[in-house]
Amino acid sequence: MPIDNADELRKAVDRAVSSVQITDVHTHLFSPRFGGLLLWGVDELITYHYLIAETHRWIDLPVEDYWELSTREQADLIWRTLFLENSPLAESCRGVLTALRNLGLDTAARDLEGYRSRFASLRVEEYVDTVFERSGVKEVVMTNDPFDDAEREVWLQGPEEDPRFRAALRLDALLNAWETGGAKLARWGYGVQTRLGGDTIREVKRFLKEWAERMQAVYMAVSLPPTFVMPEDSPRSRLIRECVLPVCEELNIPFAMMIGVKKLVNPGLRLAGDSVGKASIETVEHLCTTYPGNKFLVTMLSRENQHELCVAARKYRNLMPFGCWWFLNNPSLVDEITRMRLELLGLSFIPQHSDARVLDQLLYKWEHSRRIIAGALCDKYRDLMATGWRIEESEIQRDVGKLFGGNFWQFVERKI
Ligand code: HDL
Ligand code: ZN
Repeated sequence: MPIDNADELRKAVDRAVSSVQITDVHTHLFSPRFGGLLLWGVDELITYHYLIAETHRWIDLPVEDYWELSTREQADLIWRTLFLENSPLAESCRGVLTALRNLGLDTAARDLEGYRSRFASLRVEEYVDTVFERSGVKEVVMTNDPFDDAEREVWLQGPEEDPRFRAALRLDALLNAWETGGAKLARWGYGVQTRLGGDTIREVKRFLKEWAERMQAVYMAVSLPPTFVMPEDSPRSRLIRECVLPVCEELNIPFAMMIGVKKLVNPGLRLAGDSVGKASIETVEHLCTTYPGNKFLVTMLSRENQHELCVAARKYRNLMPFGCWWFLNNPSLVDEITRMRLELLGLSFIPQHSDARVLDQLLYKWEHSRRIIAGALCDKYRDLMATGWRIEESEIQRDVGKLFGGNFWQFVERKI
């Protein structure tokens, strides 16, 4: 039965968006077999680096002294500063409270000790089940770094068995720090040379294939600075051109470029010390034009890059924009960017990823994003109905399924 009016439309969109099982295409989560690499619990939620940056705007404690505190002491300081001495209006703080509420905890009580005792009794394996069920996330793509010693040891024991955790081969340590990354490859027995001579290109390709297969990686990824340009006479450019793109094409997996991060503008803040800069859309266009057999997942960190990324995506079917990344993952910007994408790309994009670093964040990042995306979708369907077009609820469910996972898997699997 076609939908007759705005009220029915709103309900149909809300039903579809609230029930869709999500593929979260970029996270920093790990399955429990990775041990301490999987962060979870209220103290990890509160000490998420977003809140660390916001806390240091208020306190006089030297950042070196802050890092001497235990995680619990850091959480106490953040809780006092951002939640008690100031109303927790920022998205990062609201998120903590949404997650706690979704676990049935009384946020009105403001009882951090009480919240802690709730988590003390949990087993991580059961808690993973709880969070996936309550957040409506079907599967997450991890960020997997073979250059991280702890993580590499786990992968060398065997593949990931939990289908909810898919792998992405992350290449920052290779592409953005070739000196040290290449030296590690040499130590691991790959015949590479710092100046990329000899068998280096062939050996880097061997490394990429071995690890993509070991991880069963659904894509390869790298974060890149605003200054990233190609073509360029640099190790990064050569490694992308002669190693990453040929291996991604051979394996038929996308190359994900996350562009616009200025690393450690404030090094003392560590993970919280990165910033943003406007990047070159011409480089994205150059790569999509020059490598038509490759598939590019692209997210850009600067708000100023969003419109031109949408326009570029209109030109290249091998370019898939994804997510409202990091400093863009705020309701006002998710709304603006999603409406822009719907108007310029229809349904042919991936609206969001969580970027979750702490398991519990799936309980808020997706609730917040579902609501915003549903609102934008509803307005667009209402505009459609105003033309006299009739829409079925089953078509809304079809469309929503594409946005929250279908487009991703179709892009990963299609032969461009
Ligand atoms: O490079 C990335 O994948 C970024 O998402 C960084 O990890 C960043 O610190 C982050 O967590 N942003 O949300
Ligand atoms: Zn990330």
